Amino acid sequence: MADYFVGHKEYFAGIGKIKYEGAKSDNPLAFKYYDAERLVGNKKMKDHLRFAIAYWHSFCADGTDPFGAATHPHPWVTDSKSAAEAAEHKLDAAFEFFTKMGAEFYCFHDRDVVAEGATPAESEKNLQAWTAKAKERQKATGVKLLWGTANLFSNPRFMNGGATNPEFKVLALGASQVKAAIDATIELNGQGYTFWGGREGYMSLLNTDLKREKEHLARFLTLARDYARKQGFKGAFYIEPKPCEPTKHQYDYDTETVIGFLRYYGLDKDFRLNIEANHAELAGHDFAHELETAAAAGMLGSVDANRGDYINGWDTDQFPSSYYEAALAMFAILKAGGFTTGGLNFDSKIRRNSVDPADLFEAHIGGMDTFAVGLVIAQRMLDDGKIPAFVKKRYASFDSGDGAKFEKGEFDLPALAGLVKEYGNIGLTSGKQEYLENLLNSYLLGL
Ligand code: XUL
Ligand code: CO
Repeated sequence: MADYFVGHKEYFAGIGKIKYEGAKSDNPLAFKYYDAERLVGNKKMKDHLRFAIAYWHSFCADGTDPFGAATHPHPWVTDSKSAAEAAEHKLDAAFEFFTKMGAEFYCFHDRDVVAEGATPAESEKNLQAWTAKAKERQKATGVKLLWGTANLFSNPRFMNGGATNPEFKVLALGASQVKAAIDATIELNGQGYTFWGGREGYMSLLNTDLKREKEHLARFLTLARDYARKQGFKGAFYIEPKPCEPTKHQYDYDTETVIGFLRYYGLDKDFRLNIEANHAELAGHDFAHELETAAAAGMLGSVDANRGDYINGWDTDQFPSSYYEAALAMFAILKAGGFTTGGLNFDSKIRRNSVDPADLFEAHIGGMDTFAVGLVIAQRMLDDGKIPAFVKKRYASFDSGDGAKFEKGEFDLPALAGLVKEYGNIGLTSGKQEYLENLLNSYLLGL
């Protein structure tokens, strides 16, 4: 991977390419566990994990929150004389960061990368100009686009949603933005295209025709799919579930809800899930639950890697730091066969009071190390095999005899009910949860 900043202004001067130094290193700007080339199972760490950096959090978010102004304004914005100049400088800063981190992928929203124009046509032109420049940087560095998306939630026009807006003109405006973002994604050879319906939901049922809005959403997604396929897009479409925030209720509430929706509207062949850890928590689920649910439907696509704070229940988008959760997540991902088009996108932001230039690096180093540890533990769980064997044995009564006949649909209800006459006392079989939890802890410590 080439060093991008050569020949450009270096925005993160004084910080070089982040290297793997091993667990004993006390260099905060080195990987302790993420060793890109290390083989885990049959693949290199980097090919398992497919790390992506989120343009919005890393190069747009500046510490602003509802209570106060920016705490870490970005030089690529403050040193620029125009919006166009800022967009180009931001692109330089982004590719410098991607290459210094050794991340192979990035993700963006249309509105992260370049300012919105005065008209939809001008916005599209701005995005096309940025796309040409991003394409050059991708070629120069080898960094790839994991997925693109359109922001149908920041502009006040989308206060009532995009695809589910009660006003048709706003829906059409959203479509023009999605079309342009799909074009940019295809041009950049993106491996996926994501829909996160931030405002596709409602604030009050008193002013909402829920049935109609959901139908509009399905039609909107269908049109986007059909257009992208017609343009030759071979990648995956992702829906990113989230239960609420900013709306009171979002239609893509959680993975199970999205699977039902996609199947009902015949979108399940093209769409998969992009699971975000913090969104899972908001929906009252574990991160691993959402991953396993998507995998069970054959629809696990990609991951937005972050975490919330168990105490407050907001979408705090903190960098992942729990080995335990990362191990369970990677276990679910490995069992599902690993990523194909997807990857681990750090939809995570540094805290408002993280104002040192090194903080953005240390945050990503921690996140990447966390998932590297999670991967090694998950592989250990698979290789040792006790947990998968336990689960298999737990369902062994369905592998042969009447259990197998039941799975094949060979009984009607009276025939099934009639079987119990011969059973006598069935007895109790332990679920062995505590044993399994102890086993998991032993893998975590590597004993
Ligand atoms: C918001 C969120 C988004 C999506 C992309 O909670 O996760 O950043 O990932 O629109
Ligand atoms: Co996200």
